[in-house]
Amino acid sequence: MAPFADRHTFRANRSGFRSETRCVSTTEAPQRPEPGAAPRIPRGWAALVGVLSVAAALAAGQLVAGLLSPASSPYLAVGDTVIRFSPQWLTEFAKAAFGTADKPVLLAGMAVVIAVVAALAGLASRRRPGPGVVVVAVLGVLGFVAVLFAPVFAPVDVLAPTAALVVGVGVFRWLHARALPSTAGPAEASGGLTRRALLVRSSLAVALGSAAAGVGGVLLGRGVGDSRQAVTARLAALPVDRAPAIPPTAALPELGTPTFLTPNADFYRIDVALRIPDETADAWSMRIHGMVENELELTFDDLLRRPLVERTITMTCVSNPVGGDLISTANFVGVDLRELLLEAGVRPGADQAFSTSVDGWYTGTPVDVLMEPDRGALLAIGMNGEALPPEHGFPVRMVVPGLYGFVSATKWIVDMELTTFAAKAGYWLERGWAEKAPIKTQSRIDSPRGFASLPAGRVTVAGIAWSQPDGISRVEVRVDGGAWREAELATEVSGDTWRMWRADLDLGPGSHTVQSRATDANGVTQTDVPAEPIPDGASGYPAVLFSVA
Ligand SMILES: Nc1nc2c(c(=O)[nH]1)N[C@H]1C(S)=C(S)[C@@H](COP(=O)(O)O)O[C@H]1N2
Ligand SMILES: [Mo]
Repeated sequence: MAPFADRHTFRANRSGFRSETRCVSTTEAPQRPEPGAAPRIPRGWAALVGVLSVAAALAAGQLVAGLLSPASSPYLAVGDTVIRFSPQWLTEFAKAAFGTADKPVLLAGMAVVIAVVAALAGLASRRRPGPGVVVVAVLGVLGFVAVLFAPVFAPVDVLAPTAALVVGVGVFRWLHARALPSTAGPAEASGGLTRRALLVRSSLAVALGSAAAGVGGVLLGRGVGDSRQAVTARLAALPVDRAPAIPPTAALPELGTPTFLTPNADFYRIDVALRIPDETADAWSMRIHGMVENELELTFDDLLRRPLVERTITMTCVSNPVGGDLISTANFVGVDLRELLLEAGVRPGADQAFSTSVDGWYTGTPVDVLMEPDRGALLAIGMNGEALPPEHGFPVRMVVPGLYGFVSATKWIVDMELTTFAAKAGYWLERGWAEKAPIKTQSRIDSPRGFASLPAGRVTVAGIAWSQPDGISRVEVRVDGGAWREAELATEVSGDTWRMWRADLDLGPGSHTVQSRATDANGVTQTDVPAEPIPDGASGYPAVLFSVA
């Protein structure tokens, strides 16, 4: 279920590094070179060649990003990377000094630095294009790496930085050839233009083309961002039935567990979308139809007019291996899905709610689960205090506590048909995964890490356990296959969320294996029978091997 979750390895494109001997004999230089000396580009022109080619590269990246995936803009990705790796004092200083203008200031500062580097690249290439091409290519690779390692990455995202790299190197060589004075030949280039006029025209063309592409890319990519901001602002202004505050005692991050709520940027992401859909909230609508008494057609405003509720829910992916990290928790805000289905009037016999996303993905959710009064299934529009992030389903997604995501958590949802499991099959059901997929009771050991070498003395084991929607009543640990002993549970938030735990162990020197097992609220303990994720979720006890000095 995680075909695109893996990082793709990246091999640098070396083609731009080769320097070629160029034929310049048919045209003449803007300035006549000194007899006998190798031709050189005048300083001003050399710097301009560098600046224009990097501008063209950034504009090309912006345009392709705007067309395909706004998050893949190499310029913005580099900016994000700078922010992510800035020391705290610097970001605090920037916020204090510039307030909400801190990002525009950063981007402008980046532009200045890049322009200086680009000018130097040009100046380093007054004779041969080689050095400048290398610098431009290095800038391109930096953009590429920033996009590749951004918190959100889809395969299509490589196209924008690739376009930037290719255009940057290409334009540099092209302008360089036009700027380089020739040693001999007529003063007129073909078409009756002087060489200087040709250079001026080429430069102007690059400048104007870059401006158009850059502005076009920004405008194209902006719709979703603006729409998200508007939704975030409206959610803040509307009354929402808030989830209870998370008590600080519910998580043990100081012992190595995750924070209780997962920041949106760290929330696990799984989908088959090559390109993140960019539907705006205004354009969104969804039909609830099929085996219903009253077909519903909902707009985003319709959702905002309904009672909004916030629920803290731990989502889990069926592909999560034992010990894996495809599990995260958020405060989701949305409309109660059961209420909508009651209004639509599901006809008897309809056992499947078949949902489809705007990118064509589809899945089926059991109607009886959605209709459970205490289930709390949501048509969600908010996540951790903001609109859904684009990669987590903006503008609207489903979230159903207790079911793995592949049978319940349709992102970018636009359609729900009430039907039967006999009539239609979901995307992953067609590929060998299960039809019904309640989340299995599981536990995970977060500390110690595998193969850790710990000092002598007391060892604290800590982790998480989950059994949505019932909750966890007990976690036990054992060392080296010995007796199970009870771990201490952190404060429970609800059955729909993970629960953290810890256990202090006194261990002798040497290597040890610790295992854990969780018991749900009904007294049922997780199975020790190992199973692969396919078809309905991994099982078995997690184990961590470590050594004590
Ligand atoms: N449109 C769409 N929705 C989808 C998927 C998808 O591939 N496409 N994947 C599902 C799976 S398998 C999971 S586990 C959850 C993950 O949601 P998240 O990426 O917000 O964590 O989304 C579900 N919804
Ligand atoms: Mo999943």
